[in-house]
Amino acid sequence: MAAATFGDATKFKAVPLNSQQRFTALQSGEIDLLARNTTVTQQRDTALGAISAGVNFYDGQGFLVPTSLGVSSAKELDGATVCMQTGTSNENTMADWARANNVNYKPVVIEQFNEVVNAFVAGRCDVFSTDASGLASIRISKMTDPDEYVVLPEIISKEPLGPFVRQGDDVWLNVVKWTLHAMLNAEEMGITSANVDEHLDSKDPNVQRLLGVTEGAGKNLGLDEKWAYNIVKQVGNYGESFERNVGEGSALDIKRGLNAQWTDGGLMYGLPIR
Ligand SMILES: N[C@@H](CCC(=O)N[C@@H](CS)C(=O)NCC(=O)O)C(=O)O
Repeated sequence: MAAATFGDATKFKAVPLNSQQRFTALQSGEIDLLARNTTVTQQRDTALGAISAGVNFYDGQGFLVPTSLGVSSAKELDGATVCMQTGTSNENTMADWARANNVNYKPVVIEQFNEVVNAFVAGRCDVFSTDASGLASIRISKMTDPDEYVVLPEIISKEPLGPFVRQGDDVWLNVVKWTLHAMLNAEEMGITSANVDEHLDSKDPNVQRLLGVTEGAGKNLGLDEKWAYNIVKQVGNYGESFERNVGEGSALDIKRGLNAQWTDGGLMYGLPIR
């Protein structure tokens, strides 16, 4: 968004917020963009004063357990104590799933992320439940020996994650939304941070419009015509960003799965820039 808006990907201020604080910070104007692992739900997109700008990661809720618990499936979790964080969608999803599957559990819900992690490590709960990407991150970055923990195979919900802005902030909503779609289109067209300059000579009208060789898309957003060029040049396309931050080349080692391009059997589908 900073590359698109200011032509400089470093021109933003990051404000760390826990799960509970994030929506009030957006509503009050403390932040203009909620860029985090936030699930798009109907309630958040309507009644909370926030509005979703799209989905940049299709996730689902899962379970992390110590191997010493001897559990290999979520169906064996009857009677378990489950750690979750306050203000997440995970609390409700867990309750819904347990009710539907006749599983009894005891929730341990804590506000600060590190305190949930500590409770889990100390054995105050048997299970940590949150988005699968969160579990991968907790296992790798928070557990002293990741091999002593396993993520169970069951995914119990749809957790479409993505950026939010304030309701009424329509011009900015478009910038955020079309930044995502520019990154998706760039990947689909094979345009990367390394080869974007070569594509400036492309004869493909879609490429010319995306990179601002043919003018219009920038003006429509109130941005410089090089908005998408700057994103790809400075940050990369969607796939490059995915691989660098969460993909198989990163510590999290997450497969593209549902987050592959629609042309590869995934759900990522850049809307046309024309
Ligand atoms: N996608 C879910 C869960 C996202 C979430 O907040 N997960 C927690 C547990 S991994 C987290 O990111 N905590 C970090 C923090 O609060 O600093 C949601 O939108 O409610």
